[in-house]
Amino acid sequence: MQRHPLLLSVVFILPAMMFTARASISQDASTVWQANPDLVEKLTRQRREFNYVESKVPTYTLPDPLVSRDGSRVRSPKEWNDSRRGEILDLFRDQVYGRRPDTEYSLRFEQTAEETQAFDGSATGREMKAIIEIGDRSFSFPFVVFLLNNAPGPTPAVIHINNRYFVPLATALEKSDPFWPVEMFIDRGYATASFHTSHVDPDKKDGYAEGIRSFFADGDPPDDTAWRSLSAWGWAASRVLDHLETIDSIDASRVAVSGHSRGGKTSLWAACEDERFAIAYSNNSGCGGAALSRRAYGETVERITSSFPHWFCKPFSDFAGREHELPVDQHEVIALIAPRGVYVASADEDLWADPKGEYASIVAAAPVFERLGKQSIQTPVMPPLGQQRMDGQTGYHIRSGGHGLGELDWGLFLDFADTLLK
Ligand code: GTR
Repeated sequence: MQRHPLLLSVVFILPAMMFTARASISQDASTVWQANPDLVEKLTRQRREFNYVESKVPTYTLPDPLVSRDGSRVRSPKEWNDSRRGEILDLFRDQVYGRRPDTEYSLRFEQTAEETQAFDGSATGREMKAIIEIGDRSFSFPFVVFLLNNAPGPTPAVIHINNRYFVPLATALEKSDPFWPVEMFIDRGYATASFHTSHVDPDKKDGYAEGIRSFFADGDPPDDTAWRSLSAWGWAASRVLDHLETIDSIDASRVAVSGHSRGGKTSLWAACEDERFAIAYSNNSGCGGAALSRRAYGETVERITSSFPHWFCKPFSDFAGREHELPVDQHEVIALIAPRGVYVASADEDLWADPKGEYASIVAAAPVFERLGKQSIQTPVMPPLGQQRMDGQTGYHIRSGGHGLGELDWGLFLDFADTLLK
């Protein structure tokens, strides 16, 4: 960080003014993250139909999460919990992610493999199958769990939604994988579990027939507002949590859900739908995740709903080019998770995901945390590149490099998780 000699001497002479002086150091434009102008120019040249220029972001007004549909202001946690939260949740269900079915089903788990002495005896790894039954029909998906062997008491856990591939138990034991670094979780005192999105609902336009959504609908096509893949993957994370609830060495009230990119969109929505998740971690999630749709910076509603029609319900695509008319925006996804924890991470070169819009969402959700009696990030300007910001229930970092998830991101996320779950 660049330090201003004059401000530093002010800090020395007048300790009482330290906070003001510090604030002005971190708000110095040269230390606040901004998109690299060369990259902006390059991307603009490559893809003229998308905007990467900050000055071309349309002016917008975000929907106020604390004003109910009838125009009244939410004044207490009770008013938020009893009515306003449900209104926003319904809007996202009907306009963005789709509505999950209320069909009854039964659920059971089968263990298919186990290693009780993983990582020099520090953990037990299990490969599991979640089996969902409706009448005489069944659907299953595999997942892998690692538990600590020598913890003094029940531990927190992280459920990772893996949008790239499935990591079988044998593979997880054999080599470490920065996308889901099991041994790192164990070393830091966290149990962990993971499944692959496409095992639940195939991540392709024409995969409906083989997925959980079709299973629930008994093969009938989805109607316009029925759940789509992101919601289905989030639902699966909740089923893995159902399993973790049965394990004595895990404290199910301290479980985070995480994901990268499309998995990061999913982790946020999973925590909106299921209030048992204590934290949602969304890494480089961008459009339809942490980034504000109204900024239309990088990926837009038009592009995402046409390229990935299976992710969002039909009404979301009607807002292509009309983002300002959306009845919600993505800061309200973060608001729906309040007063629980939310962690968002961006990458310097991942302008497609709009780092600024991802950060702005957290700040715009702050009034809801505050109304619920909790602290969260309120600083309007972004931290400098390579720095983490944590305040109460929310945390954020922007690292150098491109779109991706690795051990650096996980380490910073766990630093945040430690503050809430340890
Ligand atoms: C991109 C998509 C993004 C993001 C990403 C990913 O193609 O436009 O919204 O989800 O894929 O999941 O890696």
